[in-house]
Amino acid sequence: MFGQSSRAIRRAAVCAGALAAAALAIGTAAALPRAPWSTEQGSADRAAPRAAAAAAAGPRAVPLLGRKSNGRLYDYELTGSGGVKAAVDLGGGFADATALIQAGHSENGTGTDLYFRIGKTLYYTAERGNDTKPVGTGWDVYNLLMSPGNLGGTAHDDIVGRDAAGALWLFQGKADGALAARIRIGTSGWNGMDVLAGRGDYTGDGKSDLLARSTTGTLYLYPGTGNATADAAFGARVTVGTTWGATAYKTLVSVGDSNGDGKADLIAVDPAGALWLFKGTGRASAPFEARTQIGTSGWAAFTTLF
Ligand SMILES: [Ca+2]
Ligand SMILES: [Ca+2]
Repeated sequence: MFGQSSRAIRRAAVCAGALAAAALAIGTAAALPRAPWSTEQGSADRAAPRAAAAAAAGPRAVPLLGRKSNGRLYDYELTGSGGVKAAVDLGGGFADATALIQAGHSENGTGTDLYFRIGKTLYYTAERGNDTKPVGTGWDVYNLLMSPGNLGGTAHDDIVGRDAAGALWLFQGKADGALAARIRIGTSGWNGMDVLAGRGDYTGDGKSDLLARSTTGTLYLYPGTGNATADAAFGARVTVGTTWGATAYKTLVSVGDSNGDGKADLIAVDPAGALWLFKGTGRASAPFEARTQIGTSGWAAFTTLF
């Protein structure tokens, strides 16, 4: 199943603890709700899926995570056939996070780990670990942060950030959640984009790519070169389509290969709150099939999907 994520997740206690620690670190300690379950609950249930995911050679898929305006996080595990399962409430306390990023470093790269920004500081917490830690400060210079999965070609997921001048930067992840020194992967113009998405290969060459939606509604595919060197991470962009704007889709997000066919896919939320899957074709010239509805309503309530 190409590493499909199908296990239940019990990281809420870890995350809530992380936010408590973060709040203390910046001197704004607040009462944070406790998660209703143990981080150890059901760990045996996850052993087999973990092993299978670690052994899988194909593209990775991750759960869809969402935050609502009340600060609660929800986890939607994948069905493996393109859809998502019922929500698991991961707990609250995330209202103050100004960025939420999912990346996989722990559990041999199959863990669903979390980066989050509070104030100027970026924090990292492993799914099951007690190693919540500040990754660095000064992260307020980025007005958009996301993970494209493993863009740089190292063994771990990376983070992409956009600065106020419109340049794009790549931070390659390490096994312990630390990030390598940033590499510029876009010189200018990225301020014209309102969504960055993508997690995996959309062109069929095995190298991870990036998707970007312009504020005028055009979706672009930036084919990854696999070269994590300055201004050489992408080939010439391809126009996917011109009808992807905010009136059609509130946001776009990718969890990798949702349906297990080896090709990375894209998920979209329309303004009415329905959820749509665009199955990847693996062809740059026409990277997506016609959309398939995978959620009927309620998805517009998320302030962040990641
Ligand atoms: Ca590619
Ligand atoms: Ca797919």
